[in-house]
Amino acid sequence: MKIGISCYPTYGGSGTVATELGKNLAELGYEIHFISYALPYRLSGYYSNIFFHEVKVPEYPLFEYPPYALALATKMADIAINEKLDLIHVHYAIPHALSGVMAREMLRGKYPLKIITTLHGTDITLVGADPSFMGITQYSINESDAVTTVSQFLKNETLRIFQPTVPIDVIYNFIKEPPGNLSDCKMLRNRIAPNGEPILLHLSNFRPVKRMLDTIDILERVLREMPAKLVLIGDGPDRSNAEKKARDLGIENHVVFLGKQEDVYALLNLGDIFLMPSQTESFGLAALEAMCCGLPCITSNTGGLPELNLHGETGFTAPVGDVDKMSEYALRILKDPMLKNKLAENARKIALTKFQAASIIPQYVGLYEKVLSQ
Ligand code: GMT
Repeated sequence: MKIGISCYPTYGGSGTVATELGKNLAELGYEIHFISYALPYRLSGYYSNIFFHEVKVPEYPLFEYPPYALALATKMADIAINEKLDLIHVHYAIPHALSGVMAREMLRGKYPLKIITTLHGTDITLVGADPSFMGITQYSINESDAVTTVSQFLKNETLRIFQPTVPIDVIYNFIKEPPGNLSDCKMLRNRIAPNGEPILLHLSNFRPVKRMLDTIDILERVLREMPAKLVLIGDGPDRSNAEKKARDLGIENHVVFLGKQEDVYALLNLGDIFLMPSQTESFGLAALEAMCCGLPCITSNTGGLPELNLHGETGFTAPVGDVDKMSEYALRILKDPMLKNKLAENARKIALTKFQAASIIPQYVGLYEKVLSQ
């Protein structure tokens, strides 16, 4: 089977999932063609059956808004024919699903191409639900040959907001066993917490939806009772607000900003607790990565997070913005090593069973086969 994959190539969960999916499929022997405006950031190294096709949007004085969706559709159609693709799997509805549908329609009667759309989150809950994009998102969903969501929550939201006329399959995001050699991370841990302080950790793109400022509030409350450090991985719009907040609260020496990082597994292993206080989160891939590294999670109880972070089993969940409750849970975990070990063990076990790549990837393959046989 020859599979095209289109996604956002820069930092972000949907691009990460798309890229990891492509790598896993390639390992199974499928030929994978990534189609995007840049090389997906997790696609480093050489793979004999993975190809990348860059989409270029020509500049023209009339184009105040470069028509990327059109250039992408054109590229998809070209690649489909030239590389004899069976299907293109698009990630994040806007604009990828529409471009895919346009490519398929351009080829109608000349070449059979199927479009699989995976919805990831804000393409439904925020951007897609905006009146400017609602109609086109609904159209792209209904015109796809198959549609998946990354959680039951996102499926419910898609049904509620768009009343699609096509079935929607839930296929959860997935994880693989992280690499074993983590000695460098021990050195970094000693630098960050030289006196053995416990480390709270957060990883995101620091957009307001992530509510990363809450992590500073949580740390401040924890520090009232015990020493601790907060490690923040990533970058984005809320970074300077977070730096200012830490300074205003006088706890800036307890907060370490690591910026954007590639080797997240090594860094996740630094932490004792993972914090994800998001406003909304269709799944929470970073929390799954943390669970896989054996970190108990404290997350908000919103969106798909409770499908992943089981309250009292793999960590704790609390209402959005309830930093008192979240810090109470953090203290409970940090003060009770037996509880911490139990949560850590469960987190890792659930990550590596329910969300194991080996059980999720065949669900995508099964869907591809079903679509191609129709
Ligand atoms: O929807 C977004 O905010 C963007 C998207 C991304 O590209 O980072 O994130 C979503 O997709 C991830 C991968 O499926 C999920 O783990 C995230 O929960 C989801 N983000 C939100 O729902 C806010």
